[in-house]
Amino acid sequence: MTDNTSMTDALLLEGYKRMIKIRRFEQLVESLYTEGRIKGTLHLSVGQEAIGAGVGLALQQSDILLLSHRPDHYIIGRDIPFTEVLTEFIYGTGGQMHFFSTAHGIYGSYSIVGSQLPIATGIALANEYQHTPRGIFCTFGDGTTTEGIFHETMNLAALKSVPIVYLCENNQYAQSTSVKVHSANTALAQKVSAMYGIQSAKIDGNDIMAVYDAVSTAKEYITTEKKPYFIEMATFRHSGHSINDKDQSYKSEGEEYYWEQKDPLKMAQKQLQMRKLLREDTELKIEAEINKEIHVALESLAKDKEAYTKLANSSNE
Ligand SMILES: Cc1ncc(C[n+]2csc(CCOP(=O)(O)OP(=O)(O)O)c2C)c(N)n1
Repeated sequence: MTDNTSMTDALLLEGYKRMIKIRRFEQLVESLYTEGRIKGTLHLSVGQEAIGAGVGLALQQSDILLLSHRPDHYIIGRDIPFTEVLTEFIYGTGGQMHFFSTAHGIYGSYSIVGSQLPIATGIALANEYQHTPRGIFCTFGDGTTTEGIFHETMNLAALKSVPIVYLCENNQYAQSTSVKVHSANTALAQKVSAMYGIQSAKIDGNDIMAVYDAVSTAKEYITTEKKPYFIEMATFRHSGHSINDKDQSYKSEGEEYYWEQKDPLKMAQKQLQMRKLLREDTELKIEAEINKEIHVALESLAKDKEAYTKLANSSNE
């Protein structure tokens, strides 16, 4: 772990705060799900917080993100208020896997694996024709790189020189299938460069500095070169594939231990300590702020519940 990043002290502290926020948000949605308040299923991002926070900080307001079925770390990493997100998760018609917030530059999360790739690439192509100066970023997991739609999209993006950043989260598994089992060549970034001539980078996705720097470099590249860029971010999800994947027996104790040592929050704490930025009350202050946001969100959701109950009753009369 080195510190030759372009992240300032203020950004690193903000990044740490957002990472804690993501983890607390995931704990909150898990408990709301257990209480029966969130329907369907959930895909949580515990362990992948450095990616959500690093991307959120590297993007500008006008940049656009298209997300996979595992979107929470990017949504909270972009600092969208808990109230707005939970209102959609609980009362919305889309929920977690169809989350939209055009006001915050989220052009959807997508439940069909890989379906966000051609849509994001189309938006980036349209942007280019219309000379719209905004970056398009598309996220997906390692398993998605084995889908036909992934290869059709890479081919088109390279062929038409589409300025877009592909953010591949290699969290080692597609559901319960290891990347070593589902991919003939596990060097995902190298493979994309070799096959399609797309510029790529492989980074430590648990290191917020590495994520922030790589995404900033990629944004610069697509803006100046007008070509696609692919980033493979190595990480690990501590949570199950979905909320119902409790035992996770497909993971070995050894790999869980390895990634536990590389937990993104622990890594960020070390980085803050190296810069002497971590004070005794830093975490207390962050936690207090997050608890306040949770309180506001739960109060607002209770009011929404009254409104929804009234509406449901009146439509049944
Ligand atoms: C086209 C399609 N095939 C299969 C599924 C079922 N499915 C949902 S998530 C998932 C695994 C995706 O793995 P990856 O791309 O690595 O993302 P991760 O879950 O690790 O974030 C699968 C197979 C689906 N939703 N859509």
